[in-house]
Amino acid sequence: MPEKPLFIRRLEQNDCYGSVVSAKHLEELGEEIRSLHNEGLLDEDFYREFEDPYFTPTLPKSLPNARSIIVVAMPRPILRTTFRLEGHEVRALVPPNYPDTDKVVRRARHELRRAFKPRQYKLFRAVLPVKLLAVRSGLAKYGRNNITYIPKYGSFHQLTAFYSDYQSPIDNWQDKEALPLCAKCSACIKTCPTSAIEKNKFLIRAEKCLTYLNEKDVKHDFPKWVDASSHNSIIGCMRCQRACPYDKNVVDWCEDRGEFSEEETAYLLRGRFGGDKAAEMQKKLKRIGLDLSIFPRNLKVLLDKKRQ
Ligand code: B12
Ligand code: SF4
Ligand code: SF4
Repeated sequence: MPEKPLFIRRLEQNDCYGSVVSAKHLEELGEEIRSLHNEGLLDEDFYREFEDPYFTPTLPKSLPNARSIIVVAMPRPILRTTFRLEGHEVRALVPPNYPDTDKVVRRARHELRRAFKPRQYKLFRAVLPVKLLAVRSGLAKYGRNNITYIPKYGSFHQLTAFYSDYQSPIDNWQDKEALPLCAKCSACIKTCPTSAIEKNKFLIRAEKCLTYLNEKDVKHDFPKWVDASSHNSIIGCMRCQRACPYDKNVVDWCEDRGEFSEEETAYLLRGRFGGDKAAEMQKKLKRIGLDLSIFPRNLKVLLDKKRQ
């Protein structure tokens, strides 16, 4: 295994994890996903929603001669927020990756700049299929749940990619690898509430994933086949990560943030948002990685479940 470049070792000293591949692999990244679509393995609606720019990446006009693509994984905890209703406190989870996303990207850039010092390289945010990049660059491995895992922090990380004029002495491009335990384990398959993870196919049925359904705005109600007991987070879903042995050391890593009074909870449950009150609430929700578009639907199903 080639020695890691100095900037990667410096990142690690600051609890950030990174890898680098040559920019010549850009087309392969998009092509791999597009070929899944061409083989009929990706649901049409799902593919249409995400196709551009994730799956048809191009180098930025301001850096047409980029030398490398750098991917950074920043460890992230779950957030727990509190809603108050009828004298009860109801705690709801916000999975890692929803709150502070822009802040995390800024920190990734900052840490890279620090790690490259005294050299200065250009860093342009790259909108790419970052899980595939992380695995192809050797930074992470795929779980059967199609989420990526890094040592120490498991799946609790946010991935960000950058195009750079940095010329890496090594190109880490490699075959995709799954976590070793996936060969014998099926905990995520068993716990998935919507059967999005299938036994005989590695690629998940993304269009069935609860996250796909509850990230949509409230114009889209949950399909009838979604069992009411499936809901476990105010957005997204933590079931397959919570069940995974590779997350056992981080699964309780949780930060409490945000409280909603009886009046605010009732407001969120009423729907029909507008005016100053909505703007104020939007600001409050943003601090925990949410927005009004998923209310009242997502809160209602969580509270209904707690009442059962
Ligand atoms: C579209 C999308 C979704 C969709 C589809 C998810 C999916 N699996 O594709 C929906 C809305 C469902 C979703 C859900 C979630 N997402 Co999302 N999502 C994305 C997005 C925008 C693109 C992902 C993508 O490229 N999908 C396309 C499919 C084809 O890619 P894939 O899953 O990597 O497929 C590969 C594997 O199947 C593998 N494979 C296939 N066969 C085989 C065989 C073997 C042996 C091996 C080893 C591999 C292998 O190869 C395929 C690629 O060729 C990224 C952001 C980004 N810029 O990349 C975030 C991103 C992937 N999401 C993220 C997160 C956190 C989630 C959730 C966990 C959120 C939550 N807690 O609720 C869930 C997890 C659902 C799941 N089990 O995958 C994080 C992932 C971080 C991590 N640790 O992995 C990302 C990277 C956002 C970020 N910046 O951090 N997401
Ligand atoms: S729960 Fe088991 S099968 Fe699923 S990703 Fe984790 S180790 Fe792999
Ligand atoms: S996030 Fe939830 S619904 Fe999606 S694959 Fe994992 S367990 Fe299944």
